[in-house]
Formats: sequence, structure tokens, C-alpha cells
Amino acid sequence: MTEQTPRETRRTDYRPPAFLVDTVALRFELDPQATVVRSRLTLRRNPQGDATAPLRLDGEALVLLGLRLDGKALGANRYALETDGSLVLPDLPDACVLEVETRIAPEANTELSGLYTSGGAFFTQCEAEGFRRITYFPDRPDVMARYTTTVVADRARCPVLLSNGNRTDAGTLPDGRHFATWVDPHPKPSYLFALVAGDLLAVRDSFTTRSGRQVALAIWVRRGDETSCDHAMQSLKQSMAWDERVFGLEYDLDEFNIAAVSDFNMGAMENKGLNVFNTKYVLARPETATDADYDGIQRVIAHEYFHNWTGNRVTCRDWFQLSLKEGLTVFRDQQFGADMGSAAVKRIVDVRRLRAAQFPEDDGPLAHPVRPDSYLAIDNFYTPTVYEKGAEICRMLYRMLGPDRFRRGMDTYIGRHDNQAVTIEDFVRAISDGGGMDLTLFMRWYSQAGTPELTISETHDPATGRWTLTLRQFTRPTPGQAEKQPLPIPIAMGLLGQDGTELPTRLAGETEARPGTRMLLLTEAEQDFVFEDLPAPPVPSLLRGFSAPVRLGGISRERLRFLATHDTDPFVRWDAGQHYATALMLELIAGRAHDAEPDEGLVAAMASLLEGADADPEFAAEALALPSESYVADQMKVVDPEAIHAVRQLLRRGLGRRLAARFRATYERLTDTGPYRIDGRASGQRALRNTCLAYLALAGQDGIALAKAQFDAARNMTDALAALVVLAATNTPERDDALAAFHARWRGDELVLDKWFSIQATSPRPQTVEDVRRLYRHPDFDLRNPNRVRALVGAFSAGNQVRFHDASGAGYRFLADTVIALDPMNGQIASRLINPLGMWRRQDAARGALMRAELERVLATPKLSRLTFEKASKALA
Ligand code: 0A1
Ligand code: ZN
Repeated sequence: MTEQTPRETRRTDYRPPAFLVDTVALRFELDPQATVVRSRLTLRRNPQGDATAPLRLDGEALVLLGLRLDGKALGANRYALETDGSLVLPDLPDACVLEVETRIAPEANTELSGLYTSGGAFFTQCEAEGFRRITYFPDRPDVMARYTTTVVADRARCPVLLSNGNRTDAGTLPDGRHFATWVDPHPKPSYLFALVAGDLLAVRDSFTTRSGRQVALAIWVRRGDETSCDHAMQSLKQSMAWDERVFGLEYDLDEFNIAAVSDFNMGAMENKGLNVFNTKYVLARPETATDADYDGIQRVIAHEYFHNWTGNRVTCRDWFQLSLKEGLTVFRDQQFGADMGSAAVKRIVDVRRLRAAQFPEDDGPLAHPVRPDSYLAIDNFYTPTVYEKGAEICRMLYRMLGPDRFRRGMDTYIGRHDNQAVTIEDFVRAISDGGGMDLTLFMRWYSQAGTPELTISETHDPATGRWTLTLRQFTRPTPGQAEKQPLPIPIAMGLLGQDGTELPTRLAGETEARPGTRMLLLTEAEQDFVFEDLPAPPVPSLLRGFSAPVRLGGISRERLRFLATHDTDPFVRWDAGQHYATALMLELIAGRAHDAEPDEGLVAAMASLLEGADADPEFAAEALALPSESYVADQMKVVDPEAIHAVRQLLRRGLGRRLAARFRATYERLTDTGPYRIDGRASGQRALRNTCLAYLALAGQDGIALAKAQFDAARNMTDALAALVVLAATNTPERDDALAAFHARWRGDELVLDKWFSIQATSPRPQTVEDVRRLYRHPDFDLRNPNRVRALVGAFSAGNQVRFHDASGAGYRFLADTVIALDPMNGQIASRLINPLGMWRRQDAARGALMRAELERVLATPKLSRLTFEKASKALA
């Protein structure tokens, strides 16, 4: 909690720390109400810092019990406690030992930042600024120290005591409590500190690195959850092997621990040697987890593991550089995912996520560069822009350089900066030096917000066989950035003949034609690319594999159909199909044609997808799904949520009816997929079958019976949930029966119960707003559990466009009520919930006014957290 007008932190205000910390010795005496933390810091004045500045230690929600300098107690006249919570010590010797004793109350910590309890156990979360809630410390990533941690606790309550690094000692104290000491040999910033203590069980395995180091692996979970860790462990070992094989990066400690916790603000956290995970990204059994859950676990386990090098060994100088570790690590986890399954489908899924979350952000009031210039609360900047667009930037580097040169750049980066806290310039310079490419202009991608819009035009001269492609880029103004510069945009492309065959390409000036995909680099606002040897005009296939995070528009419908059928690049085939369907929907919306028959082109395309679905069921399932309502909304100047919903339903129903026999045949053919497996083919078959089910359910009564039968017979959560989603959209007795049965069966499993809340929150039924209000008061709803809040409130406001935007404003009111109730407990979750209200400019005047009024109501709340204040005020600006 802070005052109403918090201070802004600016990137250009960075100053090196006045003091460095060489070693930290911590001792925790754990107690839920009163934990005592003793810290012993060896300090040294930073030769690069201000020679006269005092030592400033950050602190928040701490009780200071004592301070000693070089063994002597410090009197109150030797330090000052400032209003922002920090502890300032002037007149320190250039090298000294400072001992600090503080008291904290983990059980009262509802922010879930710092040290807190969950299910009776203790957990820490220190990124970005949580360590200051444990003890006074220069809580900034450029202060890297070696930590030794001793944890003392009651043995019965906390038989397991974990921290970073390797365990070096353990034993019993004279008073009967026990302790463990952990030493982390690697210097690290405070945000990577972790402690876990409680009654947890380990699932163990081991990994031998390629240089022969034996690593003991353990996943720590509650009793009863030990049967749900196989997939997480498997994913961990795959990640360790992959990073060695692809980047030559080996694990560097004797132990690697993962602890799972039910109350967690984010997905997981890469603390050195002791990752802490939201249970959602660890626990899975076929009966409880969907295929999407399995994918999420593999992705997040890999992501946190990869941070060991990109984030931990090489870390960020300051929080403005966050994408240095996050963008790069997301890129690495995406590449890993592509190697573990179908690379094409993985790219489709990743681009869909980028478009669903990052494109709207880049187009709204909270748009910011991948490297922001200022913030009130850094926790507000763990955004799709920093993560997903940051990953796209790394991917552009990768595609421009190719795998070998990119790898050389990465080797240079790690080799040069190991054990350092660095900037994005350092990263780009290393990639440029190691990869051998001038990237000066490329830095603009980090500083300029907004998504470039690309348009094209073409001219052909049959006499010379020359075909000219003109590419134009344009980026709209974003808050604080009125003028935009052209960006260097790598465009992977190829040319197709009129019969759909891939043509070799030769640019003017080149001596030889090249087969297949090539790269064009657009650097100007407008640029011509002249191709030779083309007696007939070709069809360009652009942005293969989505080689740059841009919007490409203005492609004719006829050409989209052509590309969707013929392109050799699976991403472009999928994307052209999605664009085609979007164009159709926008036309129907504009024409208010809410009772039209589906377009014959679309029917034919879907029919042929079903025909060839067996070859690649995973891809077919992706391509058969129509663009989401929010994706269509993102293409409209003024969103009409009801019309979008109506038109999309109309199309789906129409397709379901026209192709009912084929959907049915495909559904039946896939009914027995044998024992549950989680490979891409088996999950692709489930996805395809469930896509067919959804179409059939809209097509007629029979579909509901089919869904109910599937729900009753399902032996895995993927099939059960897909059927329940279908039923939840209806007003049928089958719906009520299925939801009640689901609740009765799963009420003891919190992750499955989250699904029960989400399904109801995302139902398109008109009464969903009332349902959601009722569910908010359900005994199983818990405002203090972030997963439950996301499952109900997040799913409703971010995942149910048509009902959230109910013209009455009831959806907006519900969201604002929740934010106001939650903010005093957990500002991070409250502020993250608010985003959908920020999109008020895109709604019609009446809805826009209702949304603004709710944002103003939030802003007028006394004692609003700095986080929510920043989001709400920027959303209104
Ligand atoms: N570094 C983590 C994300 C993370 C960030 C903040 C947290 O608490 C406020 C927790 C986790 C990651 O990228 O996975
Ligand atoms: Zn990360």
C-alpha cells in the first residue's frame, strides 16, 4: 500500500549501486506469525558508484529488531528509516560487515510476495522486489552476492527445509528444532533467493550432464500429489538435455529442486537451484489434466529451467532490461517446444497467443516498448509485450542470422557476460559480434511500441519478366510516442506459380535463382523488391513462419484462399485460412447479415481439411477452428461484441449443418484412440475429435446427446472438459447434470475445480453475468487464491467477450467490484485483472462510458495499491 501519487522510476535515472554485497549469510527462524530473519552482509563500496553516497537498503513491511556494524550495535542516530520503507546508513567504512535482524509475519502476507504460507508450508517469491519484504537489502538485480542460508523450524511442522544451491549441513538444535544450511556458490541477485519449508514429499530422479556431473532432481509436493509429477519430471530432463544439445549449456549445481505451491501470483519462478511452481504447472494425470495443461507444464518447466543461463548466470542490470531474460527465455522455450512436437503447430499456437494478448496491448492505453522507459510498479511490466514480443525480437535475430550464426552470438553473449548483470544493448552487441551482422537499427524494436502494419502492392512487366513487390510499413502512435520510425522487418517469403507450385526466386542483381523460402529485409517506410525471370505474375507468400510481429493486411480474399490451399509453408496456410474466415465475418457483421448461409469457399476449404485430416490431425484441428471473437474484435475500429458473437455462431452452426456427415464420420473414426498417450498425434486426434463435437453440437439436438455421452464415458480430462464446454453453453438438463456431477467428483481437487469455475464463466449464455456473481459467493470460491480468481474473474472478463461486454454494464461492474475487494489483499492480481476495462476506447460510446466509470470508481478507492493505481490511471489517460 502506498500514497495516491507514487513516484515514477525512469530508465535513464539508472545509477550504479554505491555499495556491493559480496556475501550474505541468512538465518531464518520460521514461525507463521513471527519469523525472525538475521542477515549478515559483507559490504564493499562500489568503485564504479558514487563515492560519498550512503548505503541504502530497501525494506517493506518489516519490523527492525537490531543492527550491528562490524560487531557493534548501531545506535538510532547512525541510521534513518525513510517513509518509503528503506533504511539509510551514512558514514559507513568502505568495507564492513552489517548484521540486520528483522521480524516478519508470513501468515499475514496475502500479497504472496516475500515469505508467505500456503497450506501450512512456507514459500518465498522475491521477483521483482519481494526480497525487501524479508530483510533490509539493496534489492536490485545489479547487486550480486553469494548466499548461505540456514533455515530453522519445528521438525513436525516443517520436516523439509530447502533453499538455493547445495545442502551442506543439517541437524537438530538443543531446543529440539531442526535446521538445514544451504550454500549457493553462484553469485546472484536477491530476486533469485528462495526458501521453501513444510511437510512436503519429493519425487526424485537424476540427470547426468554431458560432462558427467550427476544432478539429483526432486519435485516437492503435498502428500497425495506425488503420483502427478511424471510429466513435469520428464519435461525437466528433456529441457536439460535440450539446452546442452542446442545451446551447449549445462546445469551447474549438484541439486535441482522444484517446489509446487497452490497460492502463487504467476506461473513459476526460476530461483537458483530451487524453482517454485504454481501447482498448475506441475501436477498432471490424464484424469485431471487436459492436453493443454500437459503442454503448459512442459513449456513452463522448460522456461524456468532455461532461465538458469538466460536470467540467472547472466542477469539484468535493472528491471527495464526485463525482456533481456524474459524475451530470450520465451524464445528458447518456444524453440524447445517446436523440437518436442510439431514445429508448425507450435508456431501457430505461439502466434495465436501473441495476437490474442500482445497485439491488443500494443494497440491500447497500456502500450509500452519491449524495454519500457518508466514505471510506477515494475510488477505491472510482466506483460505480453515484454515476454511475447520480446521473444519475437529474438526470433527475428535467429531468422536473420540462421541457427549457426545465432548460436555463435549466444556463445559470445554467455561467454562475455557470465556472472554479470547486463543490458539489452550488451545482448544485441554480443549477438552482432558473434553472429557477424550490424544490428544498430535493430535496437529500435526494443524502444518503439506499437505493431507495424504492412501493406503490399505489385506490378508486373510481361515483356521483361520483371515483377516488383512494394512493401510499406506504418506504425500508429502509442501513448508517449507520437512519431514512429521504420523498423527493420525480416520477411521470410517465397513465390508460387498460378498452379500453386513453389517458384525459385532471383532478385535483380543476383546471378542465380534460389529455391524455396528466402528472407527480405524491409528497412524503409516503403521499399521495392524486383524479381526477375517471371513471365507470369506470381503469388507471393509472405511472412512465412510469421517471421516478424507485424500485421499484414489488404490481401484479397481470392488470394487468401489460394494460399490456404497451396502454400508450402504450413503457418501461411493456416494464417491465410484464418484471415479468410475473419474477412467473411467482418463482412457479415458490416452487412448485419445475421442469417446468411456459410460461404461456399469456406465450406469447401473445411471439407477438404476434414478429408485430409488423418495426415496431420493436430494441424487440421487448428485450421478447422474459426478465429476467436476477440481476434475478430481486434480487427474492428469499433467493436460490436454481440454482432461478432452472433456471426461467429451463425458460421459455426452453418458449417456444422453443411458438413454434419463429415464431422460425424471423423468423430466416429477417432472415437477409440486407445490408451491415453500425450504425444502430438494422440492429442491432435483428441483435438480434432473435439472440434468435430463442437460443430455437431451447434448443428442440432443430436450433438447435445453426443456431448453428454462423451462426458459420461470420458476417461481423460481433455475429452470430459471438451464435452462439458459444449454442454455449458446450452440451457439443457444435460448441462445441469454434468456440471453437478463434475463438481461432486472433483470438489477435492483444486486445479480441477478451477476448471469448473472457468467453464461456467466462459459460457456464452446470456445469464452468465449472474452465474458469475453467484459463483463468486460459492463456498469454494476464494479471493485469496490467485488461481481461483483467474479461473472465475479472469476467465469471465478476458475470455468471455460477449458476456463481459453485456450492454447493461453488469460485467464491468462485477470486475471493478472484484478489483476493489482484492486490491488490499493482493495488488498484483488485482492490477492484472483490470486490463479488459482499459480497452474502453474500442467499444461503442455507451459501453465506453460505462467502462470508464468503473475505472474511475476503482481509482477513487482510498489506499489503492501502487500497482492498481498505475494501471487504472494509465487506462483512463
Ligand atoms: N520470472 C518468472 C515470472 C515471475 C515474475 C514475477 C513473479 O512474482 C511477482 C513470479 C514469477 C518467469 O518468467 O517465469
Ligand atoms: Zn521467465
